[in-house]
Amino acid sequence: MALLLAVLIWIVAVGLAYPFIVDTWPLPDTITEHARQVDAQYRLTLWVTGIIFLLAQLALGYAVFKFGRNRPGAAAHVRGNERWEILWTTAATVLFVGLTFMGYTVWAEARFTESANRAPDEDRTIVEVVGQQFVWNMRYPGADGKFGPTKIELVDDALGNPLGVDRDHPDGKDDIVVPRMAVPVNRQVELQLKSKDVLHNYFVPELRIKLDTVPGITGTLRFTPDKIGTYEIVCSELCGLGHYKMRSFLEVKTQEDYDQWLVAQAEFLEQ
Ligand SMILES: [Cu+2]
Repeated sequence: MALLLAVLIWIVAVGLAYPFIVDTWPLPDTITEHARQVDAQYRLTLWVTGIIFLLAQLALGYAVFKFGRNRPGAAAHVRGNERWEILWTTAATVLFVGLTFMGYTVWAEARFTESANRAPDEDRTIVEVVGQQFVWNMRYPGADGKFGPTKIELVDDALGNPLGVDRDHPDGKDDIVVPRMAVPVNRQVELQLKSKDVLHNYFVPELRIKLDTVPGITGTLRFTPDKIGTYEIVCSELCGLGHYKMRSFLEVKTQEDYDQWLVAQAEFLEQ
């Protein structure tokens, strides 16, 4: 009976680890160097914890097998072993704090704009991303490179001004507001994330980063895409009945295609 239970524990443990070992459900493609760092960190954590998990289950099965049989006489009272307890508590602390600090650097890189990794203003593509129930609107500053002011009384979805951009202001005249996002390849993109109503979350799985859009707060995300293609943007925060269809697309284009796209959007808006 004890052997049966031990074998069952081992089968369950290996069965749980198996899909991770053979990568049954691979992650989506990565389109930034940062995303690859996130994956490397994720894999390292998974390997370390996975090996410990398997060793622990192996030991558990062994203990069940060795000590789990009925024996005559009273059970011996065991008080534990302080030296071993100190050893594995310290080892676990060092391991988990270490992994946390390693992961923290990767995590912080995409979020803190004042870091050494921030590209100079003229080398960045800045896009304002505004979430609302249940669409995404992206604003580009236009030829002048400046976002115009927005006014709440100018917000009018039906008239094509969902963000309330002041079109009479010189900075706001050429602002481009579109439901899809395009960015040039191999250049840093800075997103300024906002919300018009409730919490939403900007998530592109291929970027391996996501951030809530919070009413009244501007969140920042930076990334440098290095693969041309079209990737899905999803809202990753349950924001209401239409949450499931709140999606858009991120198009990574060559600089040339991106410039053309921007011109085309500006012309479309002028009509
Ligand atoms: Cu949403």
